Amino acid sequence: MSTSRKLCLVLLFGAILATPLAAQIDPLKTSSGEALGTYVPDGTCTAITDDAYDGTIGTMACLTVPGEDLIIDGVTVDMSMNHTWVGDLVIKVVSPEGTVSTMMSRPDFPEPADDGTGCCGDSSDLIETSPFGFDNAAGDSAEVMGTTILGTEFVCQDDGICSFSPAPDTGPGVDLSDFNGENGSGDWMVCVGDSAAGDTGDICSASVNISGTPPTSLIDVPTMSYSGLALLFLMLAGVGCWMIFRR
Ligand SMILES: [Ca+2]
Ligand SMILES: [Ca+2]
Repeated sequence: MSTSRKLCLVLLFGAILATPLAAQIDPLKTSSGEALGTYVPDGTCTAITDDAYDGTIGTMACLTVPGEDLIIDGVTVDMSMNHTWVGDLVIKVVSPEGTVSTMMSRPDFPEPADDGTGCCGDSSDLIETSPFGFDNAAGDSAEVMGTTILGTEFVCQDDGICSFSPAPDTGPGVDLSDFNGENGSGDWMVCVGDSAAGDTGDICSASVNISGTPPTSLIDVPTMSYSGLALLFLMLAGVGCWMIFRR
C-alpha cells in the first residue's frame, strides 16, 4: 500500500473517532444567556453595622450578585432584609463597571447630604419574609417607604406596597436607567447602610434582574459546533481517500 493510501486511512480513522468525542464537548458557539442574575439565599443574613454609614460603599453591608453578559436596557432589583427603622437606611447598587446608583436614601428624612449625619426618617420596619424591590415603573417613591403605616408595622407586609421607584435624594445616581448601555456581566453589589444609632437589622437576599441584548460579538459568533467541524473533516477525508484509492 502506498504512503498516501496509508496516510489517507489514518486520517479517515482519526476523523471517525473524533466525531463522537466532539459531540460531547458541543457547543462551540456562545449562547446569549437568558437566565437572570440571582442571589441564592444560603439561610444566613448579613448584619448592617449600626450608625456606620458615612456616604461610602465601604461603610455599607453588601451582597454580591452575579450579573449577565447583556448590554443593559433595563434593571430591576429585589431584596429582603430585617430592620426596625427604615429611615436609618440608605440602599445603593453598584454595577460591575463601577456605576453607583442610589435606590433609597433615608425615607421621610430630607437629609442635607449623603454622609450619614442627622436624624430621623420613617420609623417603620422591614422583615425578611416580605421582600421588596426597586423598579423605575413603580408608582411609589422610595422616599415615602413606610409613611402610611405605624412604626411597629412592616413595609410591604402591612401596607401592600412592595415595589418602589428609586429616590436618591442627595446620593449619587438618578434611577435604574443609570446602568443602561453598560455590559451586565460580572459582580453586582446591593448595599445597605445604617445612618443612625439605636435600631439595627441585616440584609438577607438580593437579586439584580437585567434585560438587554447580547453583545454584537456574541450574536455574530459562527454557529459551527465542534461536532460539525469534525463531520466536515470526516467528509473531506472521505472524499480525499476515495480519489486516492480510485487512481
Ligand atoms: Ca431622604
Ligand atoms: Ca440604626
